[in-house]
Amino acid sequence: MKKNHLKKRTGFSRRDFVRTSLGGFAAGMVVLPELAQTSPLQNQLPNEDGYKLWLRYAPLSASGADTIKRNVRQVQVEGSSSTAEVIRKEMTTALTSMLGSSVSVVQSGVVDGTVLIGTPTNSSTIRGLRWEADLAKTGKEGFIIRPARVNNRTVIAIASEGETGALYGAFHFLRLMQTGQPIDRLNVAERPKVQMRMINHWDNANGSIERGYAGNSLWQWADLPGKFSPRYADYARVNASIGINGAVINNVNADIKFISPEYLPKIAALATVWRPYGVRLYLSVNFSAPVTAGGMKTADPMDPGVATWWKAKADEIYKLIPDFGGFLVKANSEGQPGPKDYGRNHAEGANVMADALAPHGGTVIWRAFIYDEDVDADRAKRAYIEFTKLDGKFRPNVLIQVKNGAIDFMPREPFHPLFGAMKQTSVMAEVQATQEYLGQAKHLVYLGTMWKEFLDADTYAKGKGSTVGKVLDGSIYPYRVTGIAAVTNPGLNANWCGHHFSQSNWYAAGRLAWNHELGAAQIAEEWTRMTFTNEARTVQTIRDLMMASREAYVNYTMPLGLHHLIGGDHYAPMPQNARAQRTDWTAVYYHQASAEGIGFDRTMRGDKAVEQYFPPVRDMFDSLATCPEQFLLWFHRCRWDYKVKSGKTLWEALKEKYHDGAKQAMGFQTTWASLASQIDPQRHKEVADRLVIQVRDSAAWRDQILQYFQGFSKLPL
Ligand code: BDP
Repeated sequence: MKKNHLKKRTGFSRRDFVRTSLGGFAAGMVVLPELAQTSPLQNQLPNEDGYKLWLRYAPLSASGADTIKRNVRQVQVEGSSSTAEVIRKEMTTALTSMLGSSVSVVQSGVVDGTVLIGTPTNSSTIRGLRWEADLAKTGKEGFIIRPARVNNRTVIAIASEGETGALYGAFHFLRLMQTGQPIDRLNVAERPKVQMRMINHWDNANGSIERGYAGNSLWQWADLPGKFSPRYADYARVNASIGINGAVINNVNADIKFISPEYLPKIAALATVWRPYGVRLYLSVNFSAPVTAGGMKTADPMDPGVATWWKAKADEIYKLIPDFGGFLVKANSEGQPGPKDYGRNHAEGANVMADALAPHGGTVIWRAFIYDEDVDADRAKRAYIEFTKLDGKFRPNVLIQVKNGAIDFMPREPFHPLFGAMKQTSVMAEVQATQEYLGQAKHLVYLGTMWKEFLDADTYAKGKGSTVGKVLDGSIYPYRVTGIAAVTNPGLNANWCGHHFSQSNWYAAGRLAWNHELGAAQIAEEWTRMTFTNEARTVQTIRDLMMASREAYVNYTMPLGLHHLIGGDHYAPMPQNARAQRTDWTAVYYHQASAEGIGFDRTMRGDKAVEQYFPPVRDMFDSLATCPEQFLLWFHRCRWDYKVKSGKTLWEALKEKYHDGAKQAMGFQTTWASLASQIDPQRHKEVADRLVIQVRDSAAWRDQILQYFQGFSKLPL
């Protein structure tokens, strides 16, 4: 009876539930629907559309609110700048919402339980604390939160050398409250690990977004500069809450419109809204702009006229946007123009722009996503070959922006060998929060785990412990500028990101850019608490689901080091894809499946791509005995009957991965169903609807890929 009842509701049987739950990861945590306690809250939670992201400031439980109220009586935000205003507003909104009664925000008159926020410059009280030495260590964007005595009263001081730091401190304090952590006896000192913590939008002037899955662009060009969408300030707030301090607003495949006299005032208006939140605005520029926008005969970077043109353009921009961040450039990549069109190299190309921006304090972010076929037959090797030759040739205000993997934003790639290889040129990382190759806005895939795998990978550039994270934060080589950028996912969708869980990738990108040493589970848990609930069992269940989600995605799409098994939409399986504009855009170029085996031989016996890594890493990848199995077919070509570590044949192991992945997706659906009483009906349903797609499409991946490869292996399915 029970079995049937279950089957009717969910489409699979009770046995499936047990088998398809989150496996080892969440053992004991998955709540079967029929066991889920009917909460008195059921159906009482008001619907939410997700617009507020993780800044919902849900009312705290009565006891939680009482505890906080014992320590927080009033808020005093020092200073009169627009940033101080923003802090005042955020604190008022947040505390009122969380505590259920308004908390007075005062200008003066410290009492016990005052939260005092300011800088030594805007507050004599903060100066009076004599924290200069400690504040110098945390810097203008870092902060200290500690109890202090002021006029014989006990206060909580949130102090920074800079106003943006004070804002970040305020958000940190609010996060502690939102996530149910104690706020008495705090001793917090935070400093961001990298300087440029950026978001890259791939937005076009016509409102579309390249690889955007959540509606059209946030920027309303027809309305600007006169009319402002409320989203502009909310967007900046949200970024500030996770420490993002820069945003490139337009696509790397750059339209010259964005640097036109018509658009610059619109862009300047946007920058004005963001300024109080500490978010600097950057633009993607097209290398041939001197020709296409300036009417010049050439864009040759060594041409003095071209240098003058870029200088004049920079001057024009800085007149309108005095704190403009700089240019992001995709050059000689996928058909974009670049210095090589004029027989020049990437350093010469970047430097002409760097020289134009330098007097204003601007930066050039030059992308390493280049893969010219004449450099090497293997796309994975090309950027390393070109850029390592140019190390030291770039101006100090140039950063090379390198994607996490050597090919593209695949579900799993080994880290790009350029991390650790550039000793005299600043390298920043580019990860992708918009899930282009990871289920787009249809699949629940939390990327915190993937980025941690990347950031914690050891390059061995200076011996053991030279992790990618350490390279990025400048502790391996003393980079002058450091940064991490995420190609991001918001659009005009009500919940910004399309999938409610895709919001977590925006969140994780900011948190990891702030501190790459944070754990993926911690970030998932923080996000869950702020986005959904503080109810312990639910938090645990959602966190574990998120933690398992990326591996599940890899399992049902491209396990064991496979990659690029897609067609042009970058969503559906298309392993047979053999025809595209370029061979390195096909699937067969990468998997090379044949009757005897599968995989790309990048070992020392193959095309020697492993040689681009430092010796212990090179050797680890090179040897079948030590190569992590998750990268097996990335580096090795194996026979179908090759024995993997478990003793199974490669064919059996491959089948197992695909089946496990699709089962995991079913498990996510079951788990989510069990949370119906804990999540508001609207968001619960919207996620559930997408999980239906995920379950269906993961099964399609499994079946199509296995069937296709079976055509080569001829082994039983
Ligand atoms: C690829 C995307 C393409 C981007 C390109 C890039 O499919 O839309 O323009 O990366 O990063 O993965 O430049």
